[in-house]
Amino acid sequence: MSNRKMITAALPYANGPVHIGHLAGVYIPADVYTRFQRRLGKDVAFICGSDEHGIPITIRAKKEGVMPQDIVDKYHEIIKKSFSDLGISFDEYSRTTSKKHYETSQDFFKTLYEKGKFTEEVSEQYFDEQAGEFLADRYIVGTCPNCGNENAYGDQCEKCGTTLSPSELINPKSMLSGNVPVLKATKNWYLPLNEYESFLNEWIIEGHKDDWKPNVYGQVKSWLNDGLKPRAMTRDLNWGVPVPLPDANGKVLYVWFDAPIGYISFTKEWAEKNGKDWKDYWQNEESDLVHFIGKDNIVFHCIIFPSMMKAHGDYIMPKNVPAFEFLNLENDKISTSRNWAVWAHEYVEDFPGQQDVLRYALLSSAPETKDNNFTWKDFQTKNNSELVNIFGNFINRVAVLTNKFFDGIVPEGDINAPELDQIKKSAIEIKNYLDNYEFRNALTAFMNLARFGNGYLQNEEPWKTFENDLEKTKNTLFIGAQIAVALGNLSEPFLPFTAQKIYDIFNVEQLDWNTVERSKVLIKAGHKIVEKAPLIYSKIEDEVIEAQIQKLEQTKQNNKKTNPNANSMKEQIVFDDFTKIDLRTATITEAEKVEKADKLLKLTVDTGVDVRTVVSGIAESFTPEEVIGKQVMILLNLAPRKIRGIESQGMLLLTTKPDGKLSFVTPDDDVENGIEIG
Ligand code: B3M
Ligand code: ZN
Repeated sequence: MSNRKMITAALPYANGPVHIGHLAGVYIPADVYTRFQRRLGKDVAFICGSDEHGIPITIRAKKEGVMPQDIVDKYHEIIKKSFSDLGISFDEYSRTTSKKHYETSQDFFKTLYEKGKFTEEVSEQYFDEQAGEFLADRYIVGTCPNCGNENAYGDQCEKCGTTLSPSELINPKSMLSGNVPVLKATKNWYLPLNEYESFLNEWIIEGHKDDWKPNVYGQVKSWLNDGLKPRAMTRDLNWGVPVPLPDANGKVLYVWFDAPIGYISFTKEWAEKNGKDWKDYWQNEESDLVHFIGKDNIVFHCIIFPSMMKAHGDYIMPKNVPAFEFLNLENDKISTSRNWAVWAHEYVEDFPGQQDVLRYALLSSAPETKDNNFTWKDFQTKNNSELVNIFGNFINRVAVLTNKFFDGIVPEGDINAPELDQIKKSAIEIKNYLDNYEFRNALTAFMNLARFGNGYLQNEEPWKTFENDLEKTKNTLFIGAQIAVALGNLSEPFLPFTAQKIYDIFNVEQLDWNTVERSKVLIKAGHKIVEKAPLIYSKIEDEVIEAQIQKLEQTKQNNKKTNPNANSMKEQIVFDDFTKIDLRTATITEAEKVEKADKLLKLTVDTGVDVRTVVSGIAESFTPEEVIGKQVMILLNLAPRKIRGIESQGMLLLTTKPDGKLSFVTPDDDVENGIEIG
């Protein structure tokens, strides 16, 4: 087995904070694996960073009415801090807007270009003439051909869930200007993935049948069975890494071209700072490349990125791509837009000093082979019944009794006691599971050692034997101390904060994994431990859990209130835009039908500023008599326009009732005319 490990974790999009789904399905398992490899003495690089390009970023920026750079600056910091707070021990956490990444991804592209690995294809893409931009599928809205939703996107209708292409939309409109987009020819560079099929078949389908996870292997196989097509590696967008070719004006690298190269760029950044050679990790068969990802990223890491690396020629292929399924929250799909999530940064705030409890809870329900579920009740039980009652209780009793009976000095005991064999057994068991990416089993094996220790103390009852059998008591606490220090050492990949606490309590240094596995004595007789040992875990009360459940309940209520039929929000405006709008209270003083127009009424409106004429399409909802005297709200400074030969000066605010009839938006109480609204 190789001595070098190049470990990556999927680059999170910097368009929002990370939640427990991300943590359970990528970052915590990746961190456990990495910490374990370090303890085996491997030469490890654990690399990640923010994915700062792509449509998710620009969409978020549009929504918040800011520039993409503002979005990525904000979320990069939040994400980075969450990871560090939770003990995710990246060697490098960088970002794809870094200079090194621009260079690296452009060089990579140029190499492929110069080697003739791309094909050039001209295709017709929607273009917004007013904005002067090609439109990503997400930037085109129109009517869904399937359900009639008028706000379907060019890639998907969010109401009925149908996958769409922009050409299928009825009445497509650009989200940038609201105009009808036109089709325009554009040239892009494609990687002919079909040419890599036989390589992929041989490498994965034949070569990794037995060692890759079935979910990953199965997905790759089905992609290959369906046959691969050339895929564009450049895009007509204005946010991304510029394509480094003279005739690529305004085009950028496809985000799934540049993002995985981020792993390489960030390794370079790390290597430079640490006197290493990045090529040892990426271009040397001695290195094991392992990608930790979620299941939605399988095709990119098993097909597209390997094909890119193959085309380049200098890179090694991943040894494994352990992809996880998804984690649900309280039996419902985690969703950023519905705010149905436990956010990492909020957890850290709500549960200070309890990072390991989350790590433990998420590892024990890691969605390894199928989707899994997180509930707050379960979280509480795991803490109170497992961490506090078993693991914490054992460590605490060993420390307290050693102080009470032996002044904090580890007593003499039988170094050949059969109980000590359990340590070795557990260390090997955990190792075998982690080598196989079986994190839940590894965690269970670890907890079984804590259970064993706790049961041992319970049986030996040193608090009783102290009265009449000092030798036995010494032996019990000697063995107890060995198991406690072993637990500290074996917990470190899973629960690094706890491990440190145990080292401090027993006044020991961390050992490497093989030492724990081989030596029976991990803490010698005569060693002084700390006098007042703090508790490593504390009980989580019902109120604390109730508060979290309430928080989710509130989210549910908020979501319920939102109308599923409501159109999605229009593009955000800034306050200055709003102040341009002159809304006033007014009263309708006269009303009559407009000849030969069933829908229109001609109204005379006293606006407080003047008396003016407004033509309004309300005749099917009101008779003229009904509206005379009504107090209404008017958009006063709307440019006049002629309707059926009558100049209409302004617009009245109306809404639609469930029966389709219109109703006026009116002030709650009688107010004077001409009062500004805002
Ligand atoms: N940014 C996608 C995701 O969060 C993504 C991964 C990139 S890994 C190179 O699904
Ligand atoms: Zn639809």
